[in-house]
Amino acid sequence: MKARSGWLGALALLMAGTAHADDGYRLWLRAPAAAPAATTVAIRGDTATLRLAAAELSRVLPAGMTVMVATAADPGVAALRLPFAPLGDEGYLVRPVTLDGRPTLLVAGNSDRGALYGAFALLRHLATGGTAAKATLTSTPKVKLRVLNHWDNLDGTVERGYAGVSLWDWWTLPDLKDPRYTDYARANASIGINGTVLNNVNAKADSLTPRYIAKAAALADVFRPWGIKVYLSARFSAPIELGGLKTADPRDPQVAAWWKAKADEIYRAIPDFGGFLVKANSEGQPGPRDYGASHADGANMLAAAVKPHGGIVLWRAFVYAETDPEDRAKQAYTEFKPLDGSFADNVLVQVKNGAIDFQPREPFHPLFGAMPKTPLVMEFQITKEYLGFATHLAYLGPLFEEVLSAKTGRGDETVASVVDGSSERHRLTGMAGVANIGRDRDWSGSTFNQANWYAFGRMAWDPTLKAEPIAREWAQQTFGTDRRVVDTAVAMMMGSREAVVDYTGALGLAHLMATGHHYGPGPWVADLKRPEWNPVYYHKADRAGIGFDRTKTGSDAVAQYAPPVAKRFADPKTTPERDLLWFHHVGWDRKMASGRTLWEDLVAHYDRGVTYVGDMRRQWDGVRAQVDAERWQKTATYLAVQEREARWWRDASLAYWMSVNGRALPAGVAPPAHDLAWYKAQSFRYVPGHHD
Ligand code: GCV
Repeated sequence: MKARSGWLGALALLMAGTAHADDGYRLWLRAPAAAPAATTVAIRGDTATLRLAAAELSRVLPAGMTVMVATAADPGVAALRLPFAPLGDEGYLVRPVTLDGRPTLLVAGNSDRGALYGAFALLRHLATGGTAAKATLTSTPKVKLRVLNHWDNLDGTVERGYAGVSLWDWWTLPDLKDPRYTDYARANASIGINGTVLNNVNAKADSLTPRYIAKAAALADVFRPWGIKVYLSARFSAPIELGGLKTADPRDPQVAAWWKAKADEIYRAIPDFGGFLVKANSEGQPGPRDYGASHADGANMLAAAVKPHGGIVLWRAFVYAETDPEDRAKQAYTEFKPLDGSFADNVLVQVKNGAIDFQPREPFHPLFGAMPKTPLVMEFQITKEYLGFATHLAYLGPLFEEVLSAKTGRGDETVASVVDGSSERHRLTGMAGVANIGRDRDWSGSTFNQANWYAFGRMAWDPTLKAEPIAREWAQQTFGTDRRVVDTAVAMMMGSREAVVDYTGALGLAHLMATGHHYGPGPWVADLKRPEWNPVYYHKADRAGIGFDRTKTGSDAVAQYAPPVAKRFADPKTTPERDLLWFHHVGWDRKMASGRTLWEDLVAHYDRGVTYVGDMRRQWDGVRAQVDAERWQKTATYLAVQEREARWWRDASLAYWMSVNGRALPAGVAPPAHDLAWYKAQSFRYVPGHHD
């Protein structure tokens, strides 16, 4: 990077990454929060949020510039007659204006939160090569609730968390407000996240006790100036466990009264409490179905409790039951579709991106587009339960984009237009991301995992944004603007998720992982007590073929999609090959677009995945001198782990498929390093993110 003078030079140094060791703590915000102010930024109006916005800018903007942070309500700003109306509650504009006769860079919104987002947009603009003086930026979030879901337990463990223990030190809260809580809020605000669910959806009732409400309130106080609301996962049976009631039946007036009193109590401590997230009647969690009541009965009862305070309920559709013999991929739709129109107006139904469970690839969930009268929240998993935990480099931007840009089959409707409400003009809209944040120094377990947190925030702000430019802006902010580093990082990232698909099971295969902890391959697993917990349930491989028949001759899950999509998925010839085995059971000799047989193609995918990881290692080696040693080394080490594990996935899977189909590997393909018995014998304890 060429030496530059003045403030630009200073900023370049801050961002260059070569100057000093770097542990990743600063994420994509390279200007340290505590850096001295370079310039004075004026504020019109005095709120904590406006002051934070001004402080962010003062550390980075060139000395001598006149900068003003304000809201549209300020008379001087109002007199400029700028287009504030389309900005709504949280949008921003940044532009050069003349204020009080002086050329001024104005950073403003209708609210102070809008101005804060404008400040961060300006920082992003600078860090990605823009200049300050003539900056003209404007944006309004397309989605209202942009919420992280922490699966954090009160004992400090994190379900499916691979970045250390929980960021929340529940024990020392509310007394100790760790400065990391502020840094967490700042990072989230910088990408537009405006809500956080503090505790695991597999919830303990204790989080609703006065002691834990006080702890949540302390966090809410820290987060508030950054525009972030706190939510809690609610255990549906809490009226029994905490209230001593005999039932949690949502139709029981005593139960409703208990929740109302509980909500009142929470709002006394947290006046801007966001509301409840609920996992009910799924994987052992209690819920309204235990009493013969519906999910709408349960959600509406809770919604009534928070409604007087402006709260909302996020009710999860991730529901399947061991008593239900129906294809697991169909169960959420079967349960929720008939309830469309029966939810209260402050309930949103939160739907995972696919119908099974955050697999490396799933077709979009058929509920998107099927419940027009209900706001549907997209739930993505940022933590990579099925994509190599923290150690594998898998950029999820392409996964998010693939799902959001999918057409539902209702006219031009896309999943994004369902989620952002434009399809049905919903007032409430939301996107949720299962957080990958822990107490590791680099927050997410690796530098590249930070990109998934970042991409989630950016796409929650605007679900039509594309993965590639997001990767590029993230890399520029994270590693500096050195073209070679940025191009290398982006190139590695963009194919990385597909590589995971390839080495874990391509062509629509899913749920092939080992039991419980989900670490590593286990396509042979067939002995778990619930059929849909077994990988063999999903791949149905036998000597003749492989895949789950979800057409009319099978479970007919395709019929849950709107007719044009259902028609396409019903026929193996029109089903995209990447989803083939999700919808069809086909012969091993089926001819594929490549000209190879299905078996040969599957083998080629495994090899392609392993090769991609090897290529990433070489690409990363090539920028060793341009990246600070600490982040470079950790990434290089993890890429080596990933290559070893990708090979393990490939070899174990091929050994198993060969044992089922009795076929040889195509000529020239390397055999698995061990026999199948060896892979089956691998066992792991103490795997992160998993608790018995
Ligand atoms: C919070 C999967 C995960 C569980 C998770 C569940 C859910 O089954 O393996 O750990 O539980 O999804 O989303 O509720």
